[in-house]
Amino acid sequence: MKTLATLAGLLALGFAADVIEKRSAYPFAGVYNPVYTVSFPHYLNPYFDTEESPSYNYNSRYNPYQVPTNYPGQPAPPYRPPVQYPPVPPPTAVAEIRSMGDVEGSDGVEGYITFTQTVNGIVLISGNVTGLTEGHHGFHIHDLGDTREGCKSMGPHFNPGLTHHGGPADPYRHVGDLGNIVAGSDGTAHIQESDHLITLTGPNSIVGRGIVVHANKDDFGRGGDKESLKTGNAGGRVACGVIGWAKPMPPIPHPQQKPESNES
Ligand SMILES: [Cu+2]
Ligand SMILES: [Zn+2]
Repeated sequence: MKTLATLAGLLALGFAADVIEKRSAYPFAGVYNPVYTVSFPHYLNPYFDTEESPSYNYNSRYNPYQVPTNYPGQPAPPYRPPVQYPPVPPPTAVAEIRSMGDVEGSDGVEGYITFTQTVNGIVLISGNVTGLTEGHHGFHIHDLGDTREGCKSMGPHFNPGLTHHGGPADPYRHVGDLGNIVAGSDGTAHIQESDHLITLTGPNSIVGRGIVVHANKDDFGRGGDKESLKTGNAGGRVACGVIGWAKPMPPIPHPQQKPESNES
């Protein structure tokens, strides 16, 4: 019995070896030829690009998107740190505001206003205007960057949406409606605000247009008359300036970002 079993085992071994030999020696069949093993899409192949895959070296060598690996018998490739680009300054525009003699007694009004486009689409508006009378002054982007006939030649409020006049927080407003600036008793208005509608590029771009400081307070279209829905009854144009591209400035930190402290 034992002899029979041993004989059967030997027979089976011989048979298996025979089959393996025949298979590996078989010249054409794709499934047994390592070169043609992958006959379905590579993403269905669990051995794709592993060391068990015959296509491993091929893919590693010729696929530029592949992470470099160390080939058998070769040292590991050097570590390549990720490319770090320097911070890009945000687009910034600037307007030099001057009195153009439109309103009597406004000769001393002057200042600079900068507009900085942030990543979330908000434009930061900052600057100072000096020489104003105390109180509120309408503050708008006007259609044109033209001062040939003083601030008058800057045209109406910048209004690409063809709506009526409003305040900066109103759902319907001119794109140029930036509200009021407030001058203190020293005649200086410190401007540090933001707007979600004006941009420095695209159809709402204010670059090349005019910025105007008015004599009176803007009523945001709530004055109850026709002129209120057109200009906010802001009165004469005390000072104005043409908005142009500014020299790139360092990025302005996000207001919510806490500054790093050196204390520990
Ligand atoms: Cu205006
Ligand atoms: Zn307006």
